[in-house]
Amino acid sequence: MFLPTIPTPDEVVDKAFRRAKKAAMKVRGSKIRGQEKSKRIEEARVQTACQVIRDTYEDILKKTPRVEELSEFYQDYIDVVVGVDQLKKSLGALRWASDLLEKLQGQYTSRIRRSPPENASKLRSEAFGRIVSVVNRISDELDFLNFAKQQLRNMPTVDTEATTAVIAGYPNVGKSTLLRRITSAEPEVANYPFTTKGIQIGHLERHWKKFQIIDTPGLLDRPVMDMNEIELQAMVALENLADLILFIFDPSMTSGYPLENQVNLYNEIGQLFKEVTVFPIFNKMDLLEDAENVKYIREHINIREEPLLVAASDGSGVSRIIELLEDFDDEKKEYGRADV
Ligand SMILES: Nc1nc2c(ncn2[C@@H]2O[C@H](COP(=O)(O)OP(=O)(O)O)[C@@H](O)[C@H]2O)c(=O)[nH]1
Ligand SMILES: [Mg+2]
Repeated sequence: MFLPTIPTPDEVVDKAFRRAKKAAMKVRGSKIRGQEKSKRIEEARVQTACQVIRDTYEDILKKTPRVEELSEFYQDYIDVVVGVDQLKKSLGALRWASDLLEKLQGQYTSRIRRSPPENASKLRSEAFGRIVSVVNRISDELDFLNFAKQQLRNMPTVDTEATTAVIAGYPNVGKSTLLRRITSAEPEVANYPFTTKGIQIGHLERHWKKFQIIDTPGLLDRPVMDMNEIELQAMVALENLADLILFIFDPSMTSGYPLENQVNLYNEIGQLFKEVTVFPIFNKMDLLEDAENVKYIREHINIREEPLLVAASDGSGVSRIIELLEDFDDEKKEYGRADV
């Protein structure tokens, strides 16, 4: 998500007062004569100072996407990374400041207009004091918005329309290799909360249908039991996005993970993503020496259909994964219609 630049209280106040000074100079250079002039000058200063800050804040509010209008994935994502409530509260503070400045602007300009000329500069300085205090009041919220801007930069750009498969399985079983095989261009890398590596998003288009494959290094490649509360929350966002999960087994065990651990992870992920279909994929078939390994896994997991046997490194069997995605997409659409 893109958030606009958030100026600090000092920055916005400096800018406002600089512009106010310019506006005052303009009036000073104008043809207005007599006592009216000093009032006009102070009025212009207050008017301009308030307006500059309001415009700055309104611009931020306008450019910031409304959280409630984003897809569920992004709402969850933002919630995990910075907290949706805090974000809304901070934006609310900006709105509060802008509205209050509008009031001050109206009040003080009319007071200056109605005052005796000798009071004008005193009123102006009172107004400036209040402007500074309004802006300082929301200092923490501005800090937070800046933090949020940093955190939400390089958020993954996911296609919420495409059928989405998330890849899971222990490290070195061939997830990245497979992602590259299935999808066309170089996968995009995006930040994801609590993974240092960033997630990889690959795209595929088949018969006018769009697919998106996501690999999550550091997340869906280790026991769910080891995850902390926040990591589990990060999974909720993924769950919203995933239509299906491709779970990659390495029956050759060249990746170094015992079959029992692989089976456990498969079952844990099935538990965690209750609403999502998990498809087992057996990779590195070119290296498999012992057919018993495949048999062992099959006997220890629930499978609806024949598992796919592939070798990501030479691409054999990968077209069947793509077919599986397409079939899944058709099924999903049928379900969709049946629901209506
Ligand atoms: N022989 C063989 N090697 C594979 C296969 N798939 C992946 N690899 C290799 O296994 C290693 C780990 O693969 P990678 O895709 O990085 O695994 P990831 O950690 O699950 O993403 C790499 O050296 C790959 O070249 C396969 O089907 N056969
Ligand atoms: Mg990888």
